[in-house]
Amino acid sequence: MSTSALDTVTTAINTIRTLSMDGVQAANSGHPGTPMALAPVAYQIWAQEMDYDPGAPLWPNRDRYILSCGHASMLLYSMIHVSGIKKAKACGKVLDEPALTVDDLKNFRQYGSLTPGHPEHGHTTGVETTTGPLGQGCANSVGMAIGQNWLAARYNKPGKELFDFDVYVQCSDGDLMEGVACEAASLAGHLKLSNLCWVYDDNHITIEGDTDLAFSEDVATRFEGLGWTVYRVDDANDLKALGQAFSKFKANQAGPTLIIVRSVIGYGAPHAAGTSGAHGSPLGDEEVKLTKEAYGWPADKKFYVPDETLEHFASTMGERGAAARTSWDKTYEAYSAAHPELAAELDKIWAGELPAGWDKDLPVFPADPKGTATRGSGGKALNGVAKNLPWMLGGSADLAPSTKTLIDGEGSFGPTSHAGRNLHFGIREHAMAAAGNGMALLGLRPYVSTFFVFSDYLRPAMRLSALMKLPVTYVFTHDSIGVGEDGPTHQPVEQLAAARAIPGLVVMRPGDANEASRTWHVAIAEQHRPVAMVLTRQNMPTLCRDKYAAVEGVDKGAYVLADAEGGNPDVILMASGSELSLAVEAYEQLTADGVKARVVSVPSFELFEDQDASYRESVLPPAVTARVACEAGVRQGWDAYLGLTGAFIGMDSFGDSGPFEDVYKARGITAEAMVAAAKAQL
Ligand SMILES: Cc1ncc(C[n+]2csc(CCOP(=O)(O)OP(=O)(O)O)c2C)c(N)n1
Ligand SMILES: [Mg+2]
Repeated sequence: MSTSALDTVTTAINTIRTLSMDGVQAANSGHPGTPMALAPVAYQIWAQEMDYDPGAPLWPNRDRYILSCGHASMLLYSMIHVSGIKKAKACGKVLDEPALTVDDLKNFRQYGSLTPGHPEHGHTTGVETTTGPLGQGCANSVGMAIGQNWLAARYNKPGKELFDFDVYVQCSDGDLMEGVACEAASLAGHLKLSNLCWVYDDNHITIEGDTDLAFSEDVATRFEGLGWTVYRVDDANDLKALGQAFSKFKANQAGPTLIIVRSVIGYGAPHAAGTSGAHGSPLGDEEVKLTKEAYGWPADKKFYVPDETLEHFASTMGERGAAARTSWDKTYEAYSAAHPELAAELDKIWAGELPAGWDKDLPVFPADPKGTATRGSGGKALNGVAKNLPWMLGGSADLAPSTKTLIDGEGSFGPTSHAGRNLHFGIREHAMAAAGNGMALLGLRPYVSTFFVFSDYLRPAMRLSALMKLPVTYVFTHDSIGVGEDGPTHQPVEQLAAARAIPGLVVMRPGDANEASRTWHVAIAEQHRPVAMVLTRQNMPTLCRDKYAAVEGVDKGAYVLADAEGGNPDVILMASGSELSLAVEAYEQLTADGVKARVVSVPSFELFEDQDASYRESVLPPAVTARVACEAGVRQGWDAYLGLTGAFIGMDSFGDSGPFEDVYKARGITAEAMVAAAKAQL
């Protein structure tokens, strides 16, 4: 059968299928089976359902599409190509060239290509979020759906509805087995996010084999229990049934929608079904040929894209999307005239800029020997920012009274009100962080919060914040053994080292109230890196900044807080967080004893590493090898600053239960220990 005998839609779908097969084959690695089976579903969403203008891939009200099963990346790349999405630069400029050419598809999985093994946001236009770790895309979508509802509640005006986009997700068995997707689904159901649609590829297979091995629950009943409306489509090739299900989704205002689509993973030519290792590996050249023949496709052509397919996408998705976007542009023009202040806010959100004066209410704290906990001063700083940064919103995993992260005077974002800026994520740390990523992908400035020890529960999403360069602010309180009575389960020990190990994550542990305020300054000023701030539950002195150095030193990650007379110390004391005041105490003692000491406050390794060598050497002169560092965590990471001979005072095992003063003493984390170590260094 020649291609001309096939109808246009089938040709379009087979184009997607064969591009995916050819891409995986050329790379000789990847998963072709899922893109082959899901091509009709992706076709239906892109060609028939989404409002997305391929010529304006950054249009703020575009429907969002997430391929949560990122291992099927060739499906997404094929869609980006056939739909004619234009390439956008990081600055927001859209070029008159395709986001992905056929050559890019041919380079699937190659070094430096635009078509890496798993979709990477910021690398390939049209990729709304980075996926690959199963479940994350699903959870990101909940953040996007929250963000859309919040934007709509704040900015839409009667007759001038700027935000009504939908969020579509294609997900797999693996996605729905993952805890993070279930947490996120539970949250989405509770919040009644009716703009959210997950399309589940119920193909009964994962890598080890049939889902009978490990996944026998009734997914539909589970999701109904979570507050979702569930529809079923019995055959992934049944476009009519798919279309009907999507129509029902669009009409459904009650909450999120799950469409369970039964599919059979592609195994190559039907006669060879089950004989190739198609699940996680390429088909092989012979199998590819046979499969193309079975589709009625020119068997010898590779990466073949009929004009008919391009024209079909242009006349469906292209025309519909352009019309929607043009009409939105007109609405926005009228909106800008009627509500110039709000429009100015939106322009800043989309440009990733901050409003003028966003930092003018950051608090300054007077010196106070008794001091406060940095969770408290941090909470005041959060509120100082929130006052002047309207699109900062966030919340905690059920710990706001402890993490001090509520925005004063603002309502809650809940099932019946989507205007509030205080989010209640429930005890779902992982989904919280992944939702933070989704919100940041819309240009909002989210913060998320929990106890530092539970950062382990959300680490995979925090890693993706860093990988995607998203400005999500992590507020971690209860930073150390300073938690005291809650004991070793609640006392982070290795979490600082673990957080610092994530490339591109700025970890900050401020040493007094003013450093905490400045930490918020850094966190919000950072546009392309997440910041994790680590704050105390226990009080610590607020240092006198007339006596000691100015707090802006925080921006450089490490700075000389107090120095030996003449600036030539014989020993350097370094500390972060609650141990900073111990270092100051030790310094005063050493000075009284005639020892020339320097205190270096080290709120952030990463910011210090950003500085040039001359600054770093001015803070830590290489000639001064007598060094002591104190931090109530493990030593790992400090050796870079301690050198081969420096002393470390901190933790080398889990903590203990008891009043924090007793735990500190028992662990030898004291000013006296620092004094003794400093003298021993000399
Ligand atoms: C968090 C996580 N764990 C494991 C993997 C490795 N992995 C890739 S695909 C896959 C399972 C594939 O099964 P399914 O999700 O049903 O997708 P299908 O093969 O049906 O497309 C696994 C375990 C991963 N990508 N992410
Ligand atoms: Mg599967």
